[in-house]
Amino acid sequence: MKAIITGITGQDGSHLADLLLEKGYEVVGITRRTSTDNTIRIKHILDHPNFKLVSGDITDVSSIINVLEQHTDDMQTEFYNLGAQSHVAESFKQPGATWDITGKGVLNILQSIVDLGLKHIRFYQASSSEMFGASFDTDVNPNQKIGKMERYQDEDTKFLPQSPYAIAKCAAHYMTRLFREGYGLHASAGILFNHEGPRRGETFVTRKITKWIGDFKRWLDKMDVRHTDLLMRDGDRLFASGEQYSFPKLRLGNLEAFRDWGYAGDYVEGMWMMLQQKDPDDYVICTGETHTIREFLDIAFEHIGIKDWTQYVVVDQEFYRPAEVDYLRGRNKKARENLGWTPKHSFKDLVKLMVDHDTKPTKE
Ligand code: NDP
Ligand code: GDR
Repeated sequence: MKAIITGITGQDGSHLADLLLEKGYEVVGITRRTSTDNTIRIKHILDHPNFKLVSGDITDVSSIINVLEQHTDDMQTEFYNLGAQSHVAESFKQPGATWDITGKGVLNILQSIVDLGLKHIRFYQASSSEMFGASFDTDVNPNQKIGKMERYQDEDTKFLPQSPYAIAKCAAHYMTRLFREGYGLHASAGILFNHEGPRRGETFVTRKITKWIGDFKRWLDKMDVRHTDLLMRDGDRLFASGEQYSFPKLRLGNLEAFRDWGYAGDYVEGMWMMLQQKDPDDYVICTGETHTIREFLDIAFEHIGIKDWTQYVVVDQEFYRPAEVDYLRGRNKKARENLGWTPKHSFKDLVKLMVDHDTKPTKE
């Protein structure tokens, strides 16, 4: 089996490549030119005999055509489109680039597949819970006797996108459905809720928190501060002793948003499972639990022995967005029943896994 992956240098691309190589696939990863090395997440597989890195950019149709012509044959080929400008806040600052990559990039790939007559390719699109935006459905929680109404999103929830990123993802999602229904392509879209882990980019909120905790712990060790009670706290900084030994507090935006956070390694299995089905379809992949950023902070700081994290965090308007997605909690019934997929890591495990990784003296 062969798989082509865009976004190979990203969090999910690296986990998916690990999974497929383990399954004996030949993996071709598409990477665009960058001025500095961006292969840190795939360093461990660069010399794998079944792995190949090729040059391409999903905004450049001819580069995609070249890759498809050179790396597809009659062998069953799976194409995973994980490439995107994936940062929601950044999409407000670079809406045009986000549209070209995250939205139109998908059309470039799908149209090339059809034009080249490669309709035997099975295609996966990385859709997102951000597409739900301000939208949710409500239902009575069957596990609660008092019949409290609960908010959730699943495959039937309407989309009400709240960012240029989410709008581009909606366009890509509908394009995937069109090519499935219009051209008979085996094209599936995974509507994945937030998934994290040690390979998460350092500007997404979970990793930003655990990375700060790691740096803070190493600074405490260097300053030989045995107990955080010995620290002085003033304005934006923490002081070990005297002005010269200070460390900046963690600056975050909106702490009240709810997210359904899972572990990235579990979620790439869902992607693969979708492409093994006889018929293509769309699936929500999530844990079904939701937590605020405050709750993430509670567990992360408690894991290093700090009960009151408010002394270490500054809320900064800079990290607020023009429009927010307040509440995400998915329902994974379809994925559980049709794919046999279930998440393996709990929220607590995930937070601890990330803190443990980032507080290690030497990092991956
Ligand atoms: P990352 O931001 O970690 O990775 C994005 C990848 O896309 C990088 O490899 C990046 O390459 C690549 N890329 C960016 N622009 C282009 C381009 N023009 N041509 C080709 N490749 C490009 O994202 P994740 O791994 O977290 O997410 C993977 C996919 O899943 C994305 O599409 C994301 O939007 C989507 N998604 C992610 C979720 C999550 O919680 N992680 C949830 C739902 C959907 P480079 O290294 O050069 O920047
Ligand atoms: P999200 O992830 O926007 O859900 O998109 P992110 O971690 O960026 O934000 C989650 C929530 O945390 C709040 N927040 C902050 N966010 C960031 N990045 N930095 C901060 O300092 C900060 N403070 C508070 C945000 O406002 C938001 O409410 C991710 C991406 O991976 C998308 O590509 C993917 O599609 C969705 O998850 C599902």
